[in-house]
Amino acid sequence: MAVPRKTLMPKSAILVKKYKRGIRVSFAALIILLTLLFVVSTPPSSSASSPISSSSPAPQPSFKGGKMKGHSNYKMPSTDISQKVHYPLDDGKKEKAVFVTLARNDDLWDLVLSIRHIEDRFNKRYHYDWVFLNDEKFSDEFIRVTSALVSGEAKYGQIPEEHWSVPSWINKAKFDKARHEMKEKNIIYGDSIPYRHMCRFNSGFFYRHELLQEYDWYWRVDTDITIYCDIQYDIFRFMKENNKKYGFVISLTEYETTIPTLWPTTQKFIEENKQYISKNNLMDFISDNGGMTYSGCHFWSNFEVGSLNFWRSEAFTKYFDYLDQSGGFFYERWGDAPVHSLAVALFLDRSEVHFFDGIGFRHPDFTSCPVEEQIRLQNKCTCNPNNDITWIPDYFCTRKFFEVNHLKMPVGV
Ligand SMILES: Nc1nc2c(ncn2[C@@H]2O[C@H](COP(=O)(O)OP(=O)(O)OP(=O)(O)O)[C@@H](O)[C@H]2O)c(=O)[nH]1
Ligand SMILES: [Mg+2]
Repeated sequence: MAVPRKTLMPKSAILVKKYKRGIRVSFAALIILLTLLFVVSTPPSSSASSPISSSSPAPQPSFKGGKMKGHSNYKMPSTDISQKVHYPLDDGKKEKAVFVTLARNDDLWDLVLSIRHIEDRFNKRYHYDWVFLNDEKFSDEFIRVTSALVSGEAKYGQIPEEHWSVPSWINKAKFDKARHEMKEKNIIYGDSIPYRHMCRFNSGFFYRHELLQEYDWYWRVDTDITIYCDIQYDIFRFMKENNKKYGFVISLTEYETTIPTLWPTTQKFIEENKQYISKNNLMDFISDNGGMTYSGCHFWSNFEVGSLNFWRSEAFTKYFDYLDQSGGFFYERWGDAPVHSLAVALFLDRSEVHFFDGIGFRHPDFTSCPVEEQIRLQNKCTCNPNNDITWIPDYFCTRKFFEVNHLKMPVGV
């Protein structure tokens, strides 16, 4: 009789059977442990470093009353609180805004640093376009290198000759004499013709270039600037939402010898065109005696964030044409900074002008560095606060801007 074969189990299987419950519990515990480890080791997505494209909106908290909602530790510079502005919500929508740079091909290797600063500190999250303008044709190398750095669309334009040449109404002998005399007096760029074209172009022609027609807002970026801090919000949206038309970082006094007739010419324009003068203008910023003389205070235009529509306005167009006809861009050496500043001070409501803080900016030879350490740390600024010139009372004018607007200055300045 056949003996039924006993089914033999391997030892391991016997053990499994014996400890089945314990193994199940340990396995479940292991899964839970691994899940926990994964959650803990995954970094949280950082809004400051994640790119925001127009196609993938990443809602951001807004800043009101000096704090970022939902981030009780987030602070605005005290100057922004006293200027009663708020920081806009990032919803992925972009303004019709653009960076503008006037440059020569030779400026390329300085310019790359300026672009890198702007991209790293701001534009990598917003991808605004960039228009490059030149009185000559841009080289292929210039286009290749700069377009690789810009995260928006890079566009290249040549300036029309009538915007970069001596106009027919300028008396050549008088012009040559003026340049010669300014050279004798060692006035910086006193005998330079290209420098005059640059100042005249930046005053009254840059915004007329065809490549700028589709935009409402601009940020002027020169080839020799540095940005030291992270900019935590969309500056263009900020301008729009806070009803600002012109923004500056540094303000100082002009060399009187470069503009002897700028104010008298402006006074004549005002006399003939009173309708353009804003009721709530900034005359007390540009004059210490109710308009009799010009204080020389101006916004340093190597940083400008502003409304292109302001320059396109009838008031500014007429003012610029009036100045241009007088010949002062050539017979003297009028800079675009005092010209823009006088227009801003006279034609805008004072509430439309904004002092930008928390950004950290340098153009040789002056640095603006936020005075509040909390802001510098938060915005990851790399500037040395000892180099800040913003609040120096002599020669610089931001203190005066705050005084005439009855704004509170940061503690301790
Ligand atoms: N295409 C072109 N760009 C120019 C010319 N001159 C100046 N620029 C640009 O215009 C901007 C202002 O010129 P700067 O030479 O820096 O003038 P500035 O800031 O008053 O003078 P600095 O104090 O020496 O910097 C810079 O971005 C220059 O690259 C020029 O002749 N042609
Ligand atoms: Mg410069």
